[in-house]
Amino acid sequence: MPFECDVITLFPEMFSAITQYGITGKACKNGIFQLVTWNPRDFTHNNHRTVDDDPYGGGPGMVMMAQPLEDSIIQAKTRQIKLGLKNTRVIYLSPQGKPLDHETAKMFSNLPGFILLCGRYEGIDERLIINQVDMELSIGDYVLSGGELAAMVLIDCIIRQMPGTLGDPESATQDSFVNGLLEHPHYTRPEQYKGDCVPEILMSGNHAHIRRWRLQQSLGRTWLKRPDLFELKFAQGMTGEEEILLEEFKKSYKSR
Ligand code: 4GT
Repeated sequence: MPFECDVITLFPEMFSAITQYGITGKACKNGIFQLVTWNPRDFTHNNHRTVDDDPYGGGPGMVMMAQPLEDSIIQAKTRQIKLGLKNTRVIYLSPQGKPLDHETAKMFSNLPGFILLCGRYEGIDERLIINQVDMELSIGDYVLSGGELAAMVLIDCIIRQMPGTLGDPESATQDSFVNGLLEHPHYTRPEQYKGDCVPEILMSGNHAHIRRWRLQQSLGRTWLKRPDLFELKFAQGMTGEEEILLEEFKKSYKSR
Protein backbone atom coordinates (compact mmCIF):
# COMPACT_ATOMS: atom_id res chain seq x y z
CA MET A 1 0.00 0.00 0.00
CA PRO A 2 1.41 3.38 -0.99
CA PHE A 3 1.59 6.31 1.41
CA GLU A 4 -1.62 8.24 0.60
CA CYS A 5 -1.23 12.00 0.66
CA ASP A 6 -4.10 14.39 -0.10
CA VAL A 7 -3.13 18.06 -0.39
CA ILE A 8 -5.52 21.01 -0.20
CA THR A 9 -3.93 23.80 -2.25
CA LEU A 10 -4.77 26.75 -4.51
CA PHE A 11 -1.66 25.86 -6.55
CA PRO A 12 -1.71 22.11 -7.29
CA GLU A 13 0.78 22.51 -10.17
CA MET A 14 3.50 23.47 -7.70
CA PHE A 15 3.59 19.84 -6.52
CA SER A 16 5.12 18.69 -9.80
CA ALA A 17 8.37 19.79 -8.14
CA ILE A 18 8.18 16.61 -6.06
CA THR A 19 6.09 14.31 -8.28
CA GLN A 20 8.29 14.78 -11.37
CA TYR A 21 11.85 14.88 -10.08
CA GLY A 22 14.41 12.77 -8.29
CA ILE A 23 13.80 10.29 -5.50
CA THR A 24 10.30 11.64 -4.78
CA GLY A 25 9.38 11.45 -8.48
CA LYS A 26 10.54 7.84 -8.58
CA ALA A 27 8.54 7.02 -5.43
CA CYS A 28 5.42 8.37 -7.17
CA LYS A 29 6.09 6.38 -10.33
CA ASN A 30 6.81 3.18 -8.39
CA GLY A 31 3.58 3.48 -6.41
CA ILE A 32 5.34 3.90 -3.05
CA PHE A 33 3.71 7.25 -2.64
CA GLN A 34 0.46 8.67 -4.02
CA LEU A 35 -0.35 12.37 -4.13
CA VAL A 36 -3.82 13.77 -4.85
CA THR A 37 -4.52 17.50 -4.84
CA TRP A 38 -7.80 19.30 -4.09
CA ASN A 39 -8.25 22.92 -5.14
CA PRO A 40 -10.58 24.91 -2.83
CA ARG A 41 -11.46 27.08 -5.84
CA ASP A 42 -13.33 24.07 -7.27
CA PHE A 43 -15.59 24.09 -4.19
CA THR A 44 -16.71 27.72 -4.36
CA HIS A 45 -20.34 28.61 -5.11
CA ASN A 46 -19.95 32.20 -6.36
CA ASN A 47 -19.42 33.38 -9.95
CA HIS A 48 -15.95 34.74 -9.27
CA ARG A 49 -14.82 31.52 -7.57
CA THR A 50 -13.38 33.57 -4.72
CA VAL A 51 -11.71 31.67 -1.88
CA ASP A 52 -10.65 34.68 0.23
CA ASP A 53 -12.19 37.74 1.86
CA ASP A 54 -11.27 40.76 4.01
CA PRO A 55 -10.24 40.16 7.62
CA TYR A 56 -12.87 41.03 10.25
CA GLY A 57 -11.43 43.77 12.43
CA GLY A 58 -9.57 45.26 9.52
CA GLY A 59 -5.91 45.11 8.59
CA PRO A 60 -3.89 44.24 5.54
CA GLY A 61 -4.30 41.24 3.24
CA MET A 62 -6.98 38.63 2.82
CA VAL A 63 -8.07 35.54 4.76
CA MET A 64 -9.00 32.15 3.29
CA MET A 65 -12.69 31.39 3.81
CA ALA A 66 -13.67 28.27 5.76
CA GLN A 67 -16.29 26.74 3.44
CA PRO A 68 -14.23 25.94 0.29
CA LEU A 69 -11.52 24.49 2.56
CA GLU A 70 -13.97 22.39 4.58
CA ASP A 71 -15.54 20.99 1.38
CA SER A 72 -12.04 20.15 0.06
CA ILE A 73 -11.17 18.37 3.32
CA ILE A 74 -14.44 16.36 3.12
CA GLN A 75 -13.52 15.18 -0.40
CA ALA A 76 -9.99 14.27 0.71
CA LYS A 77 -11.30 12.34 3.74
CA THR A 78 -13.86 10.53 1.60
CA ARG A 79 -11.11 9.40 -0.79
CA GLN A 80 -8.95 8.16 2.08
CA ILE A 81 -11.87 6.29 3.69
CA LYS A 82 -12.67 4.57 0.37
CA LEU A 83 -9.06 3.31 0.36
CA GLY A 84 -9.60 1.84 3.82
CA LEU A 85 -7.59 4.44 5.76
CA LYS A 86 -9.14 5.18 9.14
CA ASN A 87 -9.12 8.55 10.94
CA THR A 88 -6.63 10.22 8.65
CA ARG A 89 -5.06 13.30 10.29
CA VAL A 90 -5.44 16.78 8.80
CA ILE A 91 -2.18 18.71 9.12
CA TYR A 92 -2.01 22.48 8.64
CA LEU A 93 1.44 23.76 7.65
CA SER A 94 1.98 27.02 9.52
CA PRO A 95 4.68 28.97 11.37
CA GLN A 96 2.69 28.34 14.56
CA GLY A 97 3.05 24.57 14.31
CA LYS A 98 5.31 22.09 16.03
CA PRO A 99 8.76 22.36 14.42
CA LEU A 100 9.46 19.53 11.96
CA ASP A 101 12.44 17.33 12.85
CA HIS A 102 13.84 13.92 11.98
CA GLU A 103 11.80 12.14 14.67
CA THR A 104 8.53 13.69 13.49
CA ALA A 105 9.30 12.74 9.87
CA LYS A 106 10.01 9.15 10.94
CA MET A 107 6.72 9.01 12.86
CA PHE A 108 4.78 10.22 9.79
CA SER A 109 6.58 7.74 7.52
CA ASN A 110 5.00 4.92 9.56
CA LEU A 111 1.45 6.18 8.93
CA PRO A 112 -0.62 5.01 5.93
CA GLY A 113 -1.20 8.62 4.84
CA PHE A 114 -2.43 12.08 5.78
CA ILE A 115 -4.15 15.25 4.53
CA LEU A 116 -2.07 18.42 4.20
CA LEU A 117 -3.67 21.85 4.26
CA CYS A 118 -1.78 24.70 2.56
CA GLY A 119 -2.63 28.29 3.44
CA ARG A 120 -2.16 31.43 1.33
CA TYR A 121 -2.64 35.17 1.92
CA GLU A 122 -2.62 36.05 5.64
CA GLY A 123 -3.83 32.58 6.55
CA ILE A 124 -7.04 30.65 7.21
CA ASP A 125 -10.24 31.51 9.10
CA GLU A 126 -9.57 30.35 12.67
CA ARG A 127 -12.87 28.44 12.89
CA LEU A 128 -11.72 26.05 10.14
CA ILE A 129 -8.46 25.43 12.00
CA ILE A 130 -10.24 24.78 15.31
CA ASN A 131 -12.80 22.39 13.83
CA GLN A 132 -10.92 20.57 11.06
CA VAL A 133 -7.19 20.60 11.81
CA ASP A 134 -5.65 17.86 13.97
CA MET A 135 -2.08 19.16 14.03
CA GLU A 136 -0.10 22.24 13.02
CA LEU A 137 3.41 21.75 11.71
CA SER A 138 6.15 24.29 10.93
CA ILE A 139 9.29 23.79 8.86
CA GLY A 140 11.16 26.60 10.63
CA ASP A 141 11.01 30.06 12.15
CA TYR A 142 10.41 32.15 9.04
CA VAL A 143 7.38 33.21 7.03
CA LEU A 144 6.55 31.88 3.57
CA SER A 145 3.97 33.24 1.14
CA GLY A 146 2.17 29.89 1.17
CA GLY A 147 2.13 26.50 2.85
CA GLU A 148 2.93 24.62 -0.38
CA LEU A 149 6.71 24.72 -0.06
CA ALA A 150 6.41 23.62 3.56
CA ALA A 151 4.15 20.72 2.53
CA MET A 152 6.67 19.65 -0.11
CA VAL A 153 9.53 19.82 2.39
CA LEU A 154 7.52 17.57 4.72
CA ILE A 155 6.60 15.12 1.94
CA ASP A 156 10.19 14.95 0.68
CA CYS A 157 11.67 14.13 4.05
CA ILE A 158 8.95 11.55 4.76
CA ILE A 159 9.42 9.79 1.40
CA ARG A 160 13.17 9.45 1.82
CA GLN A 161 12.54 7.78 5.21
CA MET A 162 10.40 5.06 3.68
CA PRO A 163 11.91 1.68 2.82
CA GLY A 164 12.61 1.23 -0.89
CA THR A 165 12.74 4.92 -1.82
CA LEU A 166 16.52 5.39 -1.75
CA GLY A 167 18.78 3.49 -4.13
CA ASP A 168 21.02 2.54 -1.22
CA PRO A 169 19.04 1.35 1.81
CA GLU A 170 21.97 2.34 4.02
CA SER A 171 21.83 5.98 2.92
CA ALA A 172 18.85 6.91 5.10
CA THR A 173 20.33 5.24 8.18
CA GLN A 174 23.67 7.05 7.75
CA ASP A 175 22.06 10.47 7.26
CA SER A 176 22.54 13.45 9.50
CA PHE A 177 20.29 13.45 12.57
CA VAL A 178 19.72 9.68 12.56
CA ASN A 179 22.30 9.42 15.34
CA GLY A 180 21.71 13.02 16.45
CA LEU A 181 24.89 14.21 14.73
CA LEU A 182 25.80 16.06 11.54
CA GLU A 183 27.31 13.99 8.76
CA HIS A 184 31.03 13.49 8.18
CA PRO A 185 32.55 15.14 5.07
CA HIS A 186 32.32 13.38 1.69
CA TYR A 187 34.93 13.07 -1.05
CA THR A 188 34.99 11.58 -4.53
CA ARG A 189 37.36 11.49 -7.54
CA PRO A 190 39.78 12.99 -8.35
CA GLU A 191 42.20 12.17 -5.55
CA GLN A 192 43.65 15.66 -5.88
CA TYR A 193 41.52 18.65 -6.86
CA LYS A 194 43.21 22.04 -7.42
CA GLY A 195 45.97 21.03 -5.03
CA ASP A 196 43.67 19.71 -2.29
CA CYS A 197 44.06 16.02 -1.42
CA VAL A 198 41.48 13.54 -0.10
CA PRO A 199 42.24 12.72 3.57
CA GLU A 200 44.82 9.91 3.60
CA ILE A 201 42.75 7.64 5.87
CA LEU A 202 39.91 7.38 3.31
CA MET A 203 42.40 5.89 0.83
CA SER A 204 43.76 3.36 3.35
CA GLY A 205 41.13 0.66 2.90
CA ASN A 206 41.10 0.15 6.68
CA HIS A 207 37.38 0.21 7.37
CA ALA A 208 37.68 0.24 11.14
CA HIS A 209 39.91 3.33 10.96
CA ILE A 210 37.60 4.97 8.42
CA ARG A 211 34.56 4.39 10.62
CA ARG A 212 36.33 5.93 13.63
CA TRP A 213 37.51 8.93 11.57
CA ARG A 214 34.01 9.56 10.23
CA LEU A 215 32.46 9.31 13.69
CA GLN A 216 35.09 11.76 14.94
CA GLN A 217 34.30 14.19 12.11
CA SER A 218 30.57 13.91 12.88
CA LEU A 219 31.13 14.63 16.56
CA GLY A 220 33.59 17.46 15.87
CA ARG A 221 31.46 19.18 13.26
CA THR A 222 28.35 18.97 15.45
CA TRP A 223 30.33 20.43 18.38
CA LEU A 224 31.66 23.26 16.14
CA LYS A 225 28.66 24.08 13.94
CA ARG A 226 25.60 23.09 15.97
CA PRO A 227 26.20 23.53 19.70
CA ASP A 228 22.43 23.17 20.21
CA LEU A 229 22.41 19.67 18.68
CA PHE A 230 25.62 18.81 20.46
CA GLU A 231 24.09 19.64 23.84
CA LEU A 232 21.24 17.19 23.12
CA LYS A 233 23.67 14.45 22.10
CA PHE A 234 25.77 15.12 25.20
CA ALA A 235 22.71 15.03 27.46
CA GLN A 236 21.66 11.69 25.94
CA GLY A 237 25.09 10.35 26.84
CA MET A 238 28.09 9.53 24.66
CA THR A 239 29.94 6.24 24.49
CA GLY A 240 33.51 6.00 25.78
CA GLU A 241 34.74 5.82 22.20
CA GLU A 242 32.80 8.95 21.24
CA GLU A 243 34.23 10.88 24.21
CA ILE A 244 37.79 9.92 23.30
CA LEU A 245 37.30 10.79 19.63
CA LEU A 246 35.80 14.18 20.46
CA GLU A 247 38.60 15.05 22.93
CA GLU A 248 41.14 14.22 20.24
CA PHE A 249 39.22 16.42 17.74
CA LYS A 250 39.07 19.34 20.20
CA LYS A 251 42.80 19.07 20.92
CA SER A 252 43.81 19.22 17.27
CA TYR A 253 41.24 21.99 16.64
CA LYS A 254 42.61 24.17 19.44
CA SER A 255 46.27 23.64 18.44
CA ARG A 256 45.66 24.36 14.77
C1 4GT B 1 5.81 29.64 7.10
C2 4GT B 1 5.55 28.30 7.26
C3 4GT B 1 4.38 27.79 6.70
C4 4GT B 1 3.81 29.92 5.94
C5 4GT B 1 6.52 27.47 8.03
C6 4GT B 1 -0.54 30.69 6.01
C7 4GT B 1 -0.46 31.65 4.87
C8 4GT B 1 0.82 30.16 6.30
C9 4GT B 1 0.96 31.61 4.37
C10 4GT B 1 1.61 30.44 5.04
N1 4GT B 1 4.93 30.43 6.46
N2 4GT B 1 3.52 28.61 6.05
N3 4GT B 1 4.07 26.49 6.80
N4 4GT B 1 7.55 28.08 8.64
N5 4GT B 1 2.96 30.75 5.35
O1 4GT B 1 6.38 26.27 8.09
